[in-house]
Amino acid sequence: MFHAGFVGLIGLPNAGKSTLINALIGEKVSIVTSKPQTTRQRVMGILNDEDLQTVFVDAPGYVKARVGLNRFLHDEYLSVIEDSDVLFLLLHLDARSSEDFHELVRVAQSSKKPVLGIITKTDRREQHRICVINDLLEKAGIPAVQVAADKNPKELKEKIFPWLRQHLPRSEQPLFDPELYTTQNLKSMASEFIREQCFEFLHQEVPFGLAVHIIRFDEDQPGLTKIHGEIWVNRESHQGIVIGRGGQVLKRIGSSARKSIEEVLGHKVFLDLHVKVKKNWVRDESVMKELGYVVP
Ligand SMILES: Nc1nc2c(ncn2[C@@H]2O[C@H](COP(=O)(O)OP(=O)(O)OP(=O)(O)O)[C@@H](O)[C@H]2O)c(=O)[nH]1
Ligand SMILES: [Mg+2]
Repeated sequence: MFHAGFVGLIGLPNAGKSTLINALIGEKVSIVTSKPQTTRQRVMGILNDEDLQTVFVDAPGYVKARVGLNRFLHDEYLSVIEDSDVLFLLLHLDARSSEDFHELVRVAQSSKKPVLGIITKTDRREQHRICVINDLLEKAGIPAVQVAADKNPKELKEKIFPWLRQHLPRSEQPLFDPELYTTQNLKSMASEFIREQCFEFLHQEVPFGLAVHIIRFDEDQPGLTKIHGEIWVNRESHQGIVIGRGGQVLKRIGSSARKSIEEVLGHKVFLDLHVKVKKNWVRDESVMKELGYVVP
């Protein structure tokens, strides 16, 4: 019997959700950075096996604030829970405190969906926390596995697939074309890869108030994709920071992003980036809509 369904990955920001999806799929589906609140919109990674199609849905981490962009992140997080058949609840060993884990467990339980607890980053020093997290999950009646996302994908799959086979709904056929590994189009992937490099090269509040808008994605010429993108910053003072002295920072962002886009496309990319001030866009519903930061 064939099974297929959606697995929502939930956790705090920085729990390792996107890293785990990429490791399972074996492709870069979702961007990863060392900073929290990297993932904004849900991203799907599809894994096909003979008897199973698993659609992993990466979600923003749980945030407490409910204003502007944070409100979108929270709504998107809840909406992924709602739209999933089963949930992976990721609890990471290096979390600043485990206080918010209780809230995550509460929301997961109230969804009434099957939940698998995944303790992540078990290669980290904070091993003593495993007992506390295990205890919390056990009291909530949530089964748990422990992972380190740098382990080989085969090992990761062996830990979670027996549970998935038991809990994903039966299905006559796959939900998506088994040739696909993500539902994202190349244009949104490019935009995310640029944003990833912004997180890499920028610090403090700058990357959090920044968005990438692709103006042109031109594939007319075989073997060359021309991309024109705008980096929207939240404050005037951020424009100069993103550009850097003599344009050096923007150049580095562009060059690294171009390489990762070329890797996915398998051919040359021309990437032209400009920085634009969209004052206080993180609180502006209409700009967020333009960026796709709305839950339907
Ligand atoms: N040591 C270690 N680091 C990890 C592991 N998994 C993820 N990380 C690191 O943790 C950081 C956050 O990983 P992400 O995958 O972006 O986390 P996320 O849960 O998607 O975060 P948001 O999108 O912000 O909610 C990155 O620096 C990863 O390299 C792991 O198993 N071990
Ligand atoms: Mg993420």
